[in-house]
Amino acid sequence: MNMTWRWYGQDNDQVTLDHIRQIPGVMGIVWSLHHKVAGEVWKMEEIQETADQITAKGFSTAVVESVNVHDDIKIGLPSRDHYIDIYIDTIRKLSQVGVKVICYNFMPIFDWTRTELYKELPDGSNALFYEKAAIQDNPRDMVERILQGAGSFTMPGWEPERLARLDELFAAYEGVTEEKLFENLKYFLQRLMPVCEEVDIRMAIHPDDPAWPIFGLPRIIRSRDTIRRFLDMVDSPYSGLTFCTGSLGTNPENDLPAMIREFHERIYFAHIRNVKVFDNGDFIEVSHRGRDGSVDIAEVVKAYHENGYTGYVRPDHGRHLWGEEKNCRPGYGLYDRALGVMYLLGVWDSLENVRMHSST
Ligand code: DNO
Repeated sequence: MNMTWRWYGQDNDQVTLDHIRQIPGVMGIVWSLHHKVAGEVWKMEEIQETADQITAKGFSTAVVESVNVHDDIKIGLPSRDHYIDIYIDTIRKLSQVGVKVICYNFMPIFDWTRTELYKELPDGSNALFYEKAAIQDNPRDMVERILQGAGSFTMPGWEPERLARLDELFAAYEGVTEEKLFENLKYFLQRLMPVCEEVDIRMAIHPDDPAWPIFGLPRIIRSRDTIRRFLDMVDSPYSGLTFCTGSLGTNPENDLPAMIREFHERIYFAHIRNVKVFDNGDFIEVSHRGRDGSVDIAEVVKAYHENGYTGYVRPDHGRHLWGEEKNCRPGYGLYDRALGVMYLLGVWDSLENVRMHSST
């Protein structure tokens, strides 16, 4: 597996490339132009500038997370073609700086969702938390609550300028059923595929997080069956998955190792993290170590190893440790993600040693 690290950019992240260089095994930076809103043009100079910063420190630029998809594409409005043209323009430009995989999502209005950003765990660290009962209430209350808790950082997809247009967005999604969302996703990918094949960039969809519909909006990448449907719908090697164990793991019915064994050929990017799911459906993010949460991360790594996975991997969210919550983007501190890298590589290396010794 090819270990990477998500970095928000020079002026946008408390973790620097020099910090990341000291974490053993990290080869690539997962990056984006984070100031861009969905549908905005990415200029070649801006792309080049960030790519140069990354390569100057010896990292690969192969994975971009995300180029966000404009809501008009998800809703299926006539203006979608204009936004798809802009998306294609970005894909072409990214291919010029060595990008091979684009992680994106097709979640209506919101990206990943939590009700508390710094919930204390029994050991005194804190982490992102989701209270299932609270999220069924008015989304506007939730928005207030989340923005108040986020300090100067916001979660992707929860940017204040988008949230200011919330009523308008909810009205626009009226009538967008699960079926319609699948159709709109198919339309989007069918337009992208010829370009992706030409420039050799793979699109890797991120599952819905949490893995069920929220606020009455459909969410379609959430289980074995919906993923199978998605892959069969546009059956090209250029359309595949960002397989996120933390997102899919919020639903205990998802058998993650079995899904990896089934889908591994179309998994281009693996987000690996753990969640502890409670009986009432609430969940909290915990350390990567398998036995701390509900996801058996060692089994997850084993499923990748068994299939000779060579794709990109990143430790996903971590807890905020050692006072970090005071200055870190929710879920994206340095320490717990660095511990995560070491756990994932530790499991991988020991499996690799066993394999090598058993074949000699
Ligand atoms: C959360 C991330 C997501 C992801 C997007 C991809 O931490 O995994 O925000 O980047 O859903 O578009």
